[in-house]
Amino acid sequence: RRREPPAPLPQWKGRGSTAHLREILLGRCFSYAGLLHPELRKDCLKIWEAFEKAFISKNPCNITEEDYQPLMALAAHPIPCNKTLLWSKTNELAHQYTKVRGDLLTLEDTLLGYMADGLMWCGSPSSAEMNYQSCPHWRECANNPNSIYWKMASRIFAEAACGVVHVMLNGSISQPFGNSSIFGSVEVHHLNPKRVHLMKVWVIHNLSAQSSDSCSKSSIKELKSILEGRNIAFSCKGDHRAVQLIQCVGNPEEPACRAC
Ligand code: C8R
Repeated sequence: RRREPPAPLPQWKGRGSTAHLREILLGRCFSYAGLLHPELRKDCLKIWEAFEKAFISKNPCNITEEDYQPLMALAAHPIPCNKTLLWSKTNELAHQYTKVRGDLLTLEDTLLGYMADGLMWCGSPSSAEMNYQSCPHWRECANNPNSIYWKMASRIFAEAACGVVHVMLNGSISQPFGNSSIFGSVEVHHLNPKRVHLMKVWVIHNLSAQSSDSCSKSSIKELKSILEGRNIAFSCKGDHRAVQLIQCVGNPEEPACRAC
């Protein structure tokens, strides 16, 4: 008897799972939990299994936070007060800042963010393999493995914050505070007002477009009113010198960098 050919994998619009996902994730876990933070004593093989179980053999448009619950519990670790740096549309600069300064931590400086940064993953109900061909783009379906992961990890990161929380926003776009971004729709609403008393907002500009008074933009005022409504004080700074110096390292000839 002839064997049935395997069912074809669905074609999604997003890029497929990252090649060697298992090796990369395991390697990052061993590197973070074994080398950088050996005190955490994490079982990376168990963490990988929980990660995989969350989405393998499942419909990649139907992932829930429950699927990731075991992984999030295994990977959890404490984050010190006053160290949280959130960001929106400033991914690269925020991470350059934490690397150079070391006084603040982004989600990528925790195990969950470190392991998954820049990767893609999804499965399919008809197969026990990962789909390396394509994965749902978030516009195709919001409840995909990647989006749910970042939403959930971001929520947990925000819930754990205490003391002063910083956020780096992009002042060179029309809505530096976007209420549909993860920062605007998840993190802001999950800071615990009993533990977080102040959010310090840094609005960063492209070097070529300094000086516009971004703290008074309506988008930032919306953030201010949401925070104050939640009993979290708000402060805002249009130009942060340390951040500008980092921008200037890459563009020393910019007029804004001449006087640095
Ligand atoms: N956070 C969210 N998304 C993250 C992420 C992270 O730490 N790390 C990565 N690589 N991503 P955006 P936002 C990916 O629109 O929506 C946390 C995900 O694919 O510029 O406001 C972090 O704590 C995700 O869809 O920002 C930060 O404070 C995009 O990048 C906010 O949430 C989101 O990029 C940032 O989320």
